[in-house]
Amino acid sequence: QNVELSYADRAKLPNVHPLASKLLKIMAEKQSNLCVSVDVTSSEELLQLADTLGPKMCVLKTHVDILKDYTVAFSQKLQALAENHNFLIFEDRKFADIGNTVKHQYEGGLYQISSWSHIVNAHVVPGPGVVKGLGSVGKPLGRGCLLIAQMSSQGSLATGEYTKAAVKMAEEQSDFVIGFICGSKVTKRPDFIHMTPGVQMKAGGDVLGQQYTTPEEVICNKGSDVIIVGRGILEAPERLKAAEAYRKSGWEAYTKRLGQ
Ligand code: 5FU
Repeated sequence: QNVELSYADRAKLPNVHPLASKLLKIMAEKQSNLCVSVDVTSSEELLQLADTLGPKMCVLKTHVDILKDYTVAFSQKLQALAENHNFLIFEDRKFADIGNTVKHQYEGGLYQISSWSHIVNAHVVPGPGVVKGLGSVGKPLGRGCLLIAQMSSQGSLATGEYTKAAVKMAEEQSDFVIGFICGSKVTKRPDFIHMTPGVQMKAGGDVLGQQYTTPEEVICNKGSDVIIVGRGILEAPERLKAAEAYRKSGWEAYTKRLGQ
């Protein structure tokens, strides 16, 4: 039988990436495996959410290109809130091009993502060059990358051999890749972090193919580490109460998995 390591134990593993270690420590300290996906279109609203929900989350996930009013000042304020509330920023950019192009998309353009986002993610469809390109920018800055091994949407093609190829790619570049976007645990290596979107208190979906699983199912049965929640919190009548409910549910599922 496999001994299930705690987040705190995994933070201390000899081969763990420093950013993964930092995240695991934050999770243990804040008793939170909740990543809030703040999919709003106003930077003011995003900052307010980061401030009020900050204490509940280990990671704040952005889609910076849906903001109608992005400024450099916004990214600086978000970084300050991440410091104050002790969470990491994850820009869900899903890079998917050749290494040379993603390098520019990550470092440059309007958003200069590498300057403010601790974590980014990438599709593995281009092959290992996408990770090499991102790593050439991110590694010197101490950033980390998640590979998309599976998706939550109906009919996703990221299954089977594709998922396995994503795991292999991560293992081969674990000086930059810190884990996966996935529906369930894809590797036994405890230094990789599994993050799962498509989470709500009630299983179901939306009209555009999103599929939801519960925090309990994701953490306890599927063996993932972090729940990613957007509309489950954003569309709740009281967002702070909802964030606390997801934090608690995710944390209880984790302690149950540990057998405590
Ligand atoms: F990679 C993925 C995926 O497979 N499914 C997702 O839903 C990313 N996501 C993101 O998580 C998506 O772009 C949203 O930002 C978020 C889920 O939001 P929801 O409101 O909880 O459905």
